[in-house]
Order: sequence, then C-alpha cells, then structure tokens
Amino acid sequence: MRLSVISPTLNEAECVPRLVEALERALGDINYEILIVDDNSPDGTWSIAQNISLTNPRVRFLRRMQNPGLGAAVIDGFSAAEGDVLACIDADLQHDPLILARMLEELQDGADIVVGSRHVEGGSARDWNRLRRIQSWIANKMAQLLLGIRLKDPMSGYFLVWRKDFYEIREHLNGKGFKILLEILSNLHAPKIIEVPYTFRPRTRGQSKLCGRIILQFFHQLWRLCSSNRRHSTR
Ligand SMILES: Nc1nc2c(ncn2[C@@H]2O[C@H](COP(=O)(O)OP(=O)(O)OP(=O)(O)O)[C@@H](O)[C@H]2O)c(=O)[nH]1
Ligand SMILES: [Mg+2]
Repeated sequence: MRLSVISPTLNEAECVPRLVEALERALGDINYEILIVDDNSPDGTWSIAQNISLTNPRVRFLRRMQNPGLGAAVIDGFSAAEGDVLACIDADLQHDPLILARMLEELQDGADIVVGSRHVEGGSARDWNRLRRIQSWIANKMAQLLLGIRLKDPMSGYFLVWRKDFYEIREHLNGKGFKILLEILSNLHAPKIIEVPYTFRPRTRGQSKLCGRIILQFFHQLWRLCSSNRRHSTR
C-alpha cells in the first residue's frame, strides 16, 4: 500500500520545507511520496520543491504553467501520483499531518473517503475570528443542504481517497472550484465517509488565497453541482 500526499501550492515558498519535514515526522515507516503541485508561483515555490526533490527521493514536484487554480492543481496532482491512496493537504500546515496515519487506517478499514474534520467531536478551528466562523457556518450549511452531503465539514481541503475511485470519476471532475472535495463527493456513488477530527491551526507563514473572487467561485461551484445533481436525479 503506497500513499501519495499531494499538496497544491501558490506562493508557499516558506511553507514547503516545513511541510515536508512535518510529513516525514508524521508518516514514519509508511510507504509514501510527496507531490508538490505548484502553479508557477512568482515566489519560486516550485524551485524550493525542486531543490528538496534533488536530495529527497520521496519528494516530487509539478510546475503547472496552464489552467491555474486549486481544484485543477489537485486533479493534476492526483493524476500524476503513483500511490494506491491519494491524500490532499494544504501546504500552510493548517492541516495537522499527525492525523494522516489514522486517516489511512480508516480508509484501509473500509471507508471510501476519509476527511480531516474541524467540526466533529475533538476537532476545532479555535483561532478563527467571528466573521470567519459565520462565513464557514453558512458555507457548510449551503453545501450540506444543496448537495445533500452528510458530512460535518464538507468544506475541508484535507482528505484521502482511493486512486482507483479517483480514476473512475476523474473525467467528470470540474477543476474550476476551490473546493475539490465537493466535486469528488458529488461524483462518488454513495461513498462511505469517515471524518477524523483535528485542530485547524492558524497560518504562520505566507498569505491566504481566500478572497472575494474565491467566494464567488464557490457559489458558482455550488450552483453548478446542485443543478447537475438535479439533472441526474430527474433522469
Ligand atoms: N496550485 C495552486 N494552489 C493553490 C491555489 N490557491 C490556493 N492554493 C493552495 O491551496 C491551499 C489552500 O489555500 P489557502 O490560501 O491556505 O486557503 P484556506 O486554508 O482556505 O485559507 P486560510 O485559512 O486563510 O489559509 C494552500 O496550500 C495554497 O497554497 C492555486 O490557485 N493553485
Ligand atoms: Mg490555508
């Protein structure tokens, strides 16, 4: 069983070396590879990843020159991965790598998809301000109600999926949204989902990419997924 850990990056030069170290500590003797999928970041994130890959055979990188965007980067990373299991993790260390081993166990024990969750017991996003909490609550409720997703943290960007399942749905995935997990969940047929709690940490390096344009993209993504679900259910 091989695990591929895919991390999409945009201007995360300071974060990438820390992420690689944290993953190495967390994954111990698990058979894994790390794939940094960078959108040709102006801060040279891809060259930092390239330098690490020269001395660390577990690390690879993709420098994407076209079709920028988080969702498209994850799809390309998953497509280039060699493991049986694909993990998606943010580079900024807000996702705790220490739960990866448990997430992998849950998948091997029968789950189709395992999600790192801030909203199940034991999880939290305690450093969020009031506005971010309200935004997150609204986004969660909309995703749960409009897409019928029974998941406490459907907005998570931290998840594991079997590569064979990704290949089955790959051609139906639209990379235009920021929330690739919603695309995957909307395309898998009645998946068994397990949520593993973790504490979403504050970003200590680099800058957030969450902005008004991304929020608009999210509404567009929800509307698109919701109408395509309706089309399928009325057929
Ligand atoms: N390749 C690629 N990666 C991206 C893009 N946008 C964001 N990312 C990466 O996706 C991950 C999540 O982005 P963040 O900006 O941390 O989003 P967030 O965690 O929802 O927001 P914060 O809590 O404010 O950090 C990070 O590793 C980013 O570098 C993009 O357009 N292309
Ligand atoms: Mg982040």
